[in-house]
Amino acid sequence: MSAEEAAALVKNGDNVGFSGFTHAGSPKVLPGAIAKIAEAEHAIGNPFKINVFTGASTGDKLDGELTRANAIQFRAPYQTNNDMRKAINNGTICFCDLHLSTMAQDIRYGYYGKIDVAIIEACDVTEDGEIVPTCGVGISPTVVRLAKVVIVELNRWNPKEMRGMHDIAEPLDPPFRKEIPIYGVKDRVGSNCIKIDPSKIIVVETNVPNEGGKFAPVDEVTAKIGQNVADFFIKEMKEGRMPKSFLPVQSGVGNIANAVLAAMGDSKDIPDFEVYTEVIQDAVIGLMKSGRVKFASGCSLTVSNECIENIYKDLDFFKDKIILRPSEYSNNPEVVRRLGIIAINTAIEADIFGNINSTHVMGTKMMNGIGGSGDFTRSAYVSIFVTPSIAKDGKISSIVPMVSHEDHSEHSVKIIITEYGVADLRGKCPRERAKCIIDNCAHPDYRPLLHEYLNRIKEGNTPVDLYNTFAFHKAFLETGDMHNAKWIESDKK
Ligand code: 0RQ
Repeated sequence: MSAEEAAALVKNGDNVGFSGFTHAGSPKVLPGAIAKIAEAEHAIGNPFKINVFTGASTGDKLDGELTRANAIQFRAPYQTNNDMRKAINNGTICFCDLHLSTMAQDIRYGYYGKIDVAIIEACDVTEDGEIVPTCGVGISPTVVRLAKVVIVELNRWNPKEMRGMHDIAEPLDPPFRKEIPIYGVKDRVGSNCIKIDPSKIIVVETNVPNEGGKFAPVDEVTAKIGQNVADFFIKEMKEGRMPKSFLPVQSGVGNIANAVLAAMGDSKDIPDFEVYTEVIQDAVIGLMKSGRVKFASGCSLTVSNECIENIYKDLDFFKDKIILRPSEYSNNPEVVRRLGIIAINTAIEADIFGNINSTHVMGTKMMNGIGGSGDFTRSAYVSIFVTPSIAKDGKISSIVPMVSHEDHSEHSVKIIITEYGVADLRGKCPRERAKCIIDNCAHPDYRPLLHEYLNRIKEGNTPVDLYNTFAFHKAFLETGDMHNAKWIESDKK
């Protein structure tokens, strides 16, 4: 079918499950065709909005085009698109921020109703219903099985020789769920394609490049954070808390995560390592080429176009070093706990007790979503959060008295690292944690204010001054600078 004919199968109010995880593997033509239908319907006064379910964020051709056409009612579980972010924050799109490992099972459990249509990017599809995904798997096995109609975007830009890179499986639901037999990063538990009844497949042929952007060059601050992470690992190995053979690494998305991995690769004192993560970024591919990363299991190849083109040119080299799994497996807490994953994720802000805000600016504005950070953090061997100590030219301190939104609690967070140093929170009570975070991680300009806050409360296990928990945020909202934080005194004498 043409994209226009296939898009006409999607109706107002439909639950639509899309392939992909980040821009990698997300459909690139059907969403635009649906957006055009929505615009035409709106022009004649008819409602047209769909509910969008994916593995994670997608590319602009999906989240961007549908948002700009005002064609999305509901969105889960994660996004990174500028226009969508605005629509979420002005209330136009209802956004449900979820742990990525739970998206597929929540759909199976029936929390969102039935999936009407699945739209899947593939590098190959066969007469007997075998679909081979491209660079990202996400929730594809589940939505493809449950949907009444499956539209396959057969994107010829991706070589069908990718077959063999994926490990496709779907667990049974409770009370029949069994253990996931992944005992090492390289273990496979499924098949190399998604297999369904061919009678519900519609194929739309395309040839559209990936939407992979570039990573920012490593700057002084991100380089220092990366170095601090590498130094922390070296110390851990020396002091016997980390096996000499090292453990598999998960790292989040973005420039900081990319820089951290690059610094780990550069360190001669860190042995060659494996990666068990959700997004495999450029740095991992570079380290694979140099032999520092031996194997990578993930849900997607979220790399620049230059990088993916090099992978495609050299598929024989990469195919036995990379596995792409559904998000339910790449991010599975059971596997994370068993393998002893080192989890490294980025915080928007951390408080002096170790609680982390990964999602909301000033407590209200959604940035991206929790993504997989919670899947890994809670079950990790050691959970690390990295962040620059300040944002917005120093007007914002990333270390605050109390986070304005909480995604990861002090009970799950073991280590915080900024460009100034490492706060090791293991075995420390809240007062000790607070001193440790202020003295090692906060920007020196903010340390006196944070100590003042801490010293206001003499009693209790966790010294929280409820009158002033958000004094930093209030100062920013009122004066544009957290340095102007002022304390309110209690009337109680
Ligand atoms: O703003 O874009 O206007 O310059 O936040 O910050 O420092 O460039 O860092 O790109 O790595 O993103 C947490 C958002 C960090 C990301 C977050 C502003 C800052 C800048 C971006 P500008 P940086 P990154 C894998 C795991 C949650 C999900 C997750 C994220 C912008 O890493 O979404 O980890 N993580 N998932 O200026 C106000 C603060 C701020 C702030 C930073 N305290 N207040 N603004 N910024 N700190 C993902 C998947 O699961 C697929």
